[in-house]
Amino acid sequence: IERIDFKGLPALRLGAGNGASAVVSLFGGQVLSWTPPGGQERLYLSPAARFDGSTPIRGGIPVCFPQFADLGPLPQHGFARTANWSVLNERSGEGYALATLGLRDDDATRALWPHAFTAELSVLVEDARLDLEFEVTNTGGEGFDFTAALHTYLAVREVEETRVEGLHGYSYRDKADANRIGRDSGDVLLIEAETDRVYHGVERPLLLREYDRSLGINNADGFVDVAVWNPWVERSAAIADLPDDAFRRMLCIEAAAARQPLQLAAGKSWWGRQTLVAL
Ligand code: TA6
Repeated sequence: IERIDFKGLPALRLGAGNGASAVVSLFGGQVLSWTPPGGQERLYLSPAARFDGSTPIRGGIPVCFPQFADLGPLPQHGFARTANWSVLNERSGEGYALATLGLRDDDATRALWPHAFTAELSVLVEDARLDLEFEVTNTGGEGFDFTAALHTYLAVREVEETRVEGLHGYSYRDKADANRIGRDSGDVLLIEAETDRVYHGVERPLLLREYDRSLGINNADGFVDVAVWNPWVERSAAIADLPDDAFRRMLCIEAAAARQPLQLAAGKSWWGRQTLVAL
């Protein structure tokens, strides 16, 4: 595990051998790159992303905490993605590398959200697997509520030729359609228009299939919901730090706890996990 400078920001590079590696930025506690053995990048990082600390980094795996999207009074997706995290632990061995980053409340977070907490993000690269574990502890004297997500931007070769399997039968709230509740009937989700959904209570592992490669996505622990986002033509053009054709190359499949806020009593912890496996 090396400390590197990634476009001017301090970051860790986790190398696990055979070309398997990840880059994690301390700004945002954000994974910016992941390559399984063979060295093919599997996360989308916008070529127009800004790294000056003034805005969240567009791409990789932003941590949304303590609020997902606009589901509350905080800035969109909370403050964790624009906070400076510290390195709590790093370890590597035969075929793996593991780093844990931490964030705790300070004057700036308490001004937005009056609670004492610690958050930890553990990032493990091992063979063809990227495993992210996000843990929140209430270190204060009273309970609090939060929503959260790992807002994973997956790199795809051509979004219209990408199939997402495993979401059939689950209901979802569709932000691209006035928050209507829908349900997929077909076996496969195809992305052919703006897509901005939160699927509820997803228990199955998902499969992202492309013509020459696939990715297994497992959110089984802690994160009960799955958000699927693609900005499509107009929103890509409207978002300053995304190129106009970005929607073709990315698909967000996010491990989320969004439908129901999580309630954390004083002294308690919660954790959730997302595991990606390159197939
Ligand atoms: O997870 C989907 C979402 O909440 C969308 O509604 C979309 O706005 C996206 O996240 C990106 O949000 P951002 O604040 O990073 O532009």
